[in-house]
Amino acid sequence: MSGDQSRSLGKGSAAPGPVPAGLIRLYSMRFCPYAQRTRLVLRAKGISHEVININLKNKPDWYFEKNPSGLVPVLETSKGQLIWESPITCEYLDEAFPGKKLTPSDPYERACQKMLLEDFSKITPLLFKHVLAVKDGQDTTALKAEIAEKFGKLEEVLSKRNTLFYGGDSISMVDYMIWPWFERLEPFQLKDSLNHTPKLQRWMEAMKEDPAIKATITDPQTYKNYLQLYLKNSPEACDYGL
Ligand SMILES: N[C@@H](CCC(=O)N[C@@H](CS)C(=O)NCC(=O)O)C(=O)O
Repeated sequence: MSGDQSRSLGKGSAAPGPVPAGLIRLYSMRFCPYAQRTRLVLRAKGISHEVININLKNKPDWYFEKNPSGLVPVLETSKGQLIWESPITCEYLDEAFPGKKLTPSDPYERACQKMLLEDFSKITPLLFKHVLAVKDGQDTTALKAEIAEKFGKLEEVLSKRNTLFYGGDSISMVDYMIWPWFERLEPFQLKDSLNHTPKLQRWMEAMKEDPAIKATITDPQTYKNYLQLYLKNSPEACDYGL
């Protein structure tokens, strides 16, 4: 029950015991972009961890003791400490564990990454709105134009910095924070929103070479099939393909 690709625990399941010493536990869901942020940081830093997937369409009662909001991701330490909200889980991992630091040490660079993340958090609802609009057979022309305009702003950031990644010439925290939604553009039917952003396209290609990304990527067709089940509120959605 402790791999990235393990079946999810649902209502009626037994609550897992304490986290073994020397490990950190992630409560996750295989297709969740927020939990993927945490999975990316765990992998990038080589942190020993276990994963417990939660059936978000049929949540176990005990899960609300881990996070009162019932959302994933949540980290649990061997001391029983609980940490939720994806950017906070990632910052915690970067601070609490040795190895490659993903967050820049320069305060201004750190502020830039946080500002970018704040701007990006206004894009994610638009992407999901597009998924729902497509499902409902609505005309998405205006929404697509709005999304393309926002991606244009992200392109400008790369142009101004003149670097391959958002924090410089190697991957840093903000790249991992925004990646999961770019990975999903094809199943969201939004791939063409990047037609006029060559630097973002180049960033995506470079991101795909990263070992942490390679280890957590889901192929578009699998994600599409999951999404169909998720939108139907199917309790099978979270375990699609297992
Ligand atoms: N702001 C949260 C969002 C997490 C989130 O929305 N997770 C979704 C799965 S992708 C979830 O747990 N959904 C369950 C629900 O809505 O009840 C974060 O950044 O961690």
